[in-house]
Amino acid sequence: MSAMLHLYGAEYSVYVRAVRIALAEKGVSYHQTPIDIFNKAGVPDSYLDLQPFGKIPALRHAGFELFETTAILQYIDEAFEGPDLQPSSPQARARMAQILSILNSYAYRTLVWDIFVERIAKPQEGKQTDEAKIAAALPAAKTVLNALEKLADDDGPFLLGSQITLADCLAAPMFDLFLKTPEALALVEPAPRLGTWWRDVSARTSFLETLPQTRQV
Ligand SMILES: N[C@@H](CCC(=O)N[C@@H](CS)C(=O)NCC(=O)O)C(=O)O
Repeated sequence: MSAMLHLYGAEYSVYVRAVRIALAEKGVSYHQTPIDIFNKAGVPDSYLDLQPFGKIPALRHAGFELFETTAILQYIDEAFEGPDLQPSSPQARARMAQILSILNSYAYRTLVWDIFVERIAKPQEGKQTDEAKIAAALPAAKTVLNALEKLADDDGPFLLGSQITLADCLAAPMFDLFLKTPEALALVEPAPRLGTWWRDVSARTSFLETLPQTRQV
């Protein structure tokens, strides 16, 4: 498809970055409009027409509008030429969907908001860390890491094995933030597959060229 893809969302967002990583892996060029949902003035009304829940990202492509990151990732993989970011076997596809669901349902809130934001982002903004929130999140973080370690393909280096997939695109920006916290060290140490995965995925061009230049959430 030759129409220009328009991506809406600020570069600091882990979900926007997941989409940008997928676009980089596919080699798709796009135009990004940096919608800042944490702006004091609130989410622009015009953006709520595109994403009624006020979250980022959203996209427009050839008259087609879409929100929800997993749907966007699948669309990018299927609508454009370039390397496949989804496996072909039913079991590997189900595994990828399972990991995406774990990331959305359990990892994002725990690793990013309860641990990274409390430990790193809030003090940077002169705000007080809620230690109780971090302490309460640690068992959930351990469950997330144990589950991903168990599900990650033995043969690596990616979560589904030798092929980079949408699961890596979404996991990488979440782990980039979580791994900045001292709490992550003890949890990642007993997870060698995730250690290998992180070393490889964080060295990729798609990861490096999407590093946010400003604050991260
Ligand atoms: N279910 C949404 C979640 C996206 C999401 O939570 N994005 C964050 C930024 S990383 C956001 O917009 N947060 C604003 C808020 O929660 O008010 C998706 O899959 O796209």
